Amino acid sequence: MTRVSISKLLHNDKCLILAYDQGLEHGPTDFNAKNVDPEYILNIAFEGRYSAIATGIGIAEKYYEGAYKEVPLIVKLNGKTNLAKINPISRQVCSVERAIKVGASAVGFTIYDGSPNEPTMFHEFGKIVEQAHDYGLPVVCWMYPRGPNIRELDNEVLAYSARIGLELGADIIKMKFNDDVENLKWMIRCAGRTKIVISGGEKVAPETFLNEAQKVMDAGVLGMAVGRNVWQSDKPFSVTRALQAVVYNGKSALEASQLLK
Ligand code: FBP
Repeated sequence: MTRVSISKLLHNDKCLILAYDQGLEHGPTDFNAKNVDPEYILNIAFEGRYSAIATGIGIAEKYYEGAYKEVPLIVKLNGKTNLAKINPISRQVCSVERAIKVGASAVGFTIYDGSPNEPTMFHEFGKIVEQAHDYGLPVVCWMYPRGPNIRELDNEVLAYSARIGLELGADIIKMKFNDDVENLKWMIRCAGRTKIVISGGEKVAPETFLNEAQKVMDAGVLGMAVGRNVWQSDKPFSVTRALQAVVYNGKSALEASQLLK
């Protein structure tokens, strides 16, 4: 069997995904009058030359058109709100075929490993990998350990999660960084030929964010998948340029910070 290629999602062999599924995952509380509009985000992705945009099917079907189609699309196939206070679970809400119809270059799926609902998500994910790979589409997995007995940022938990991504057939896994560079290197080893991109998280000062970007890129990850640190900024294109200097061009955070002005 030929291996599915992730090359469509790369720029300079690195990956920089603009994430915009927070409206479902967190609700509009993350938004202001500008970034509540999906067109505003698609324009950042397009003008900012992101190597991919990740969003849900509803936004993809209604807004992914015209020049925006030049940005490779990752359609999230599952999702949940934070309204239901239940054990972590995210079920499939969109098929691989529906994602393909809208022009997806890859599909995405969240797994909360360690949750009592882990078996359901593993089962759905297995089917999705099989279907997506049959169509030649890579699968990006948001690998988020979570549940009543899980310490989400423990070194061992993160390394285990990275390995799960490989074992279940993900092509790219999107993971959180706990600021331990040596452990991140171990996670990369555990993930083998499955590549890691690091999540952005809540908005912080851009210089802080660039430092984190430099740390994770130096450790050897494939790239980053960021949302709020870009589109909650007053200067999303300056942050984008600086971030790309680190992710695409291997610049230091200090050099890149010159581009913030
Ligand atoms: P941010 O860069 O805004 O943190 O987005 C990354 C992301 O993974 C989103 O794709 C997703 O909506 C969100 O974080 C989920 O985060 P959590 O489940 O930890 O609240």
